[in-house]
Amino acid sequence: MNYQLDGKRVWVAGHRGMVGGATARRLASEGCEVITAGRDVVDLTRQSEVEAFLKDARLDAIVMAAAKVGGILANDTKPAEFLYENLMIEANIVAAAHENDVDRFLFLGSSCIYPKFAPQPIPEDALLTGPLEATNEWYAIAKIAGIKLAQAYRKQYGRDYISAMPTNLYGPGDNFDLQSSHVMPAIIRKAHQAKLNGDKTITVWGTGTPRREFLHAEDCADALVFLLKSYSGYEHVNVGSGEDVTILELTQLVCEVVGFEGEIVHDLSKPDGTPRKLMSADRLRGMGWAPRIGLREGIAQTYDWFLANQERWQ
Ligand code: GFB
Repeated sequence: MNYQLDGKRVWVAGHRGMVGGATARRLASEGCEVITAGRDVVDLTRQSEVEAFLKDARLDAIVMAAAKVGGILANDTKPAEFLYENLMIEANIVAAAHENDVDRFLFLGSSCIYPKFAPQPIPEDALLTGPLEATNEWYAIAKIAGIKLAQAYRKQYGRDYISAMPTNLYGPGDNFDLQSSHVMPAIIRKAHQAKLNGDKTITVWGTGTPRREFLHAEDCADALVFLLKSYSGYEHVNVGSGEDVTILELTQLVCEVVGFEGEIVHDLSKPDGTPRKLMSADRLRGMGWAPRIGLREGIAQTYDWFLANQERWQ
């Protein structure tokens, strides 16, 4: 597969999000015309608005980075929003892409699609082999439906629609709201605040023992462009760093980078979530792609971005 992006019209759905933003920036060096549209232009949960937008947009390809996303607590407490909004967004876009003859569609899922107790590192074919993790089953079901939509349009209509499954992502443009964020921005913000306050402790949710794999959003964007150009197939592809750490190890590393030297304490009223979700990186590595940004370097860069943008969360 060698899909030429040069001269193509490529819509990044969700360009205001962390991954969508990084993907739009990464695509800018590919010679294609990057199309973006905010919620004021098209509400992706509204079928008629999506249909009208795609009818006029004359697209060649779509990167589907638009989604209702959040960390463990948001997923656990807003199941209806996570299931409904994600189902609507992806169904509206896939159907309208087919209707308007869009050649390429890249769907973004999540590593939480895999069973709670999947073998580690998790191979792509572990999908639908066991029960999901309860804190995020709603989001996971919506993302599994998205993979199946891409496969169904390939099977029934011969559409070249593909799916990528990114691991836990972080980087500039992340959400640092402590109630709805993922762990990385939460810990960066908490460590920074504790340092400023001169606090003796920082509180992390759960036991600190769950293991998570982290990938910088810019590495993810690079992998997505790589797949858009070079992958065509029915099966989804994992996008990860191939390495994981415990939440405690992550917290220690963030504290080092931020310069907070106090003690780490645990809020055991908060959930741990799945014990481990390290994805197998073999398929993507086998195609010739590898990440470039190490965890410490990525955290430092993200902390710098937070320092420059922190008024957004005050
Ligand atoms: O990143 P996170 O919210 O999501 O949490 P998941 C990862 C781990 O970090 C959990 C712990 O064990 C949390 O309990 N943690 C510790 C914290 N302190 C904090 C904190 O201050 N904030 C947060 N948020 N976590 C999400 C899914 O799961 O991952 C989504 O819910 C999606 O559906 C996403 O798949 C990538 O990795 O547990």
